[in-house]
Amino acid sequence: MTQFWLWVGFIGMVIGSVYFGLKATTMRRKEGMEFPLESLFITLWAAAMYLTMILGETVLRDFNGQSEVFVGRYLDWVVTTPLLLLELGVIAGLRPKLIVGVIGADIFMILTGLIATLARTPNNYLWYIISSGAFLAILASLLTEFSVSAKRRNGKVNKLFQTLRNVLIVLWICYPIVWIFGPEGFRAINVGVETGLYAILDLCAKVGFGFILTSASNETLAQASNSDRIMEAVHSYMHEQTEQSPYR
Ligand code: RET
Repeated sequence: MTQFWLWVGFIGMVIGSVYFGLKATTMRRKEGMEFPLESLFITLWAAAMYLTMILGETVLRDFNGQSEVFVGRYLDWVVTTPLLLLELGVIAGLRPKLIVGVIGADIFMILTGLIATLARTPNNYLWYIISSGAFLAILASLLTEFSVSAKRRNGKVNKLFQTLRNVLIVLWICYPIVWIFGPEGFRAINVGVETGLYAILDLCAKVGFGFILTSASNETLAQASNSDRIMEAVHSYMHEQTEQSPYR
C-alpha cells in the first residue's frame, strides 16, 4: 500500500515534469517562461524525492516507535514550498523583501515540522504547535499583504492570483490535518493511508497548481512576470514632489 502510493506520487511528478518541460519549451524567450520552468523544477525535485522514498534512502525504520519515517517528504517540501510561494509572490507583485520573509517562515515551518516528526511524544506536539505558528503567519500574509498587492495589478493577473491563492490555502491546510491523525500524531490513520493522502495532496499542490498557472494566456503570464509597472508607480509617487521621476 505504502509502496504503491509512493509510485503514484513518483509517476505523477514525472508526468508533470514532462508537461511543464514541454510548456517551457513552447514559451522559450517569452516573458513569463519562468512559471513553467519553476513548475518543472518543483515536480522534478518531488519526483527525485519520491524515488528516494521508494528506494528507501530517505526512510528511517523503527524510529522512536514509528515503523517508518519518511524524511524524503521534508527534503521535498523544504525545496518546493518556497518555490510555490515565490511563484505566488511574483504574481501578486509583492516586494522582494517580503517574499523572502514569507519564504523564511515557510522553511522554518517545514524544518520544525521535521523535528516534530522525529521527536518523541509529547515533544512532537510542542514542535507541531511551533510549526503551525509559522503556518498561520504564512496564511495571514497570503490573505493580507499578498492580496492587497495583487489588487493593484491588472484584473486578469489579480484573478489568476486569487484562484491560485485559494487553491493553495485549501490544499496546504490539509497537510497538518493529515499529520496530526497520522502515525506521527494520534495514530488514527496508518502509514499506507497517510502516504496516499500526501501523494494526492502533493500532486494537486504541485502538478494541479502549476497546471492552473501555466494554463493562463501568454499575455497574462507575461504581465504577471513583469513587476516593472509597479516599480514605475512607486518611483513616480516618490519623486512627485521633486519632479525628478525618470518615468515622466
Ligand atoms: C506539518 C506538520 C507540522 C505542522 C504543519 C505542517 C505543515 C505542512 C505543510 C506542507 C505543505 C506541503 C506542500 C507540498 C508540496 O506540494 C509539517 C505537516 C503546519 C503546509 C504544499
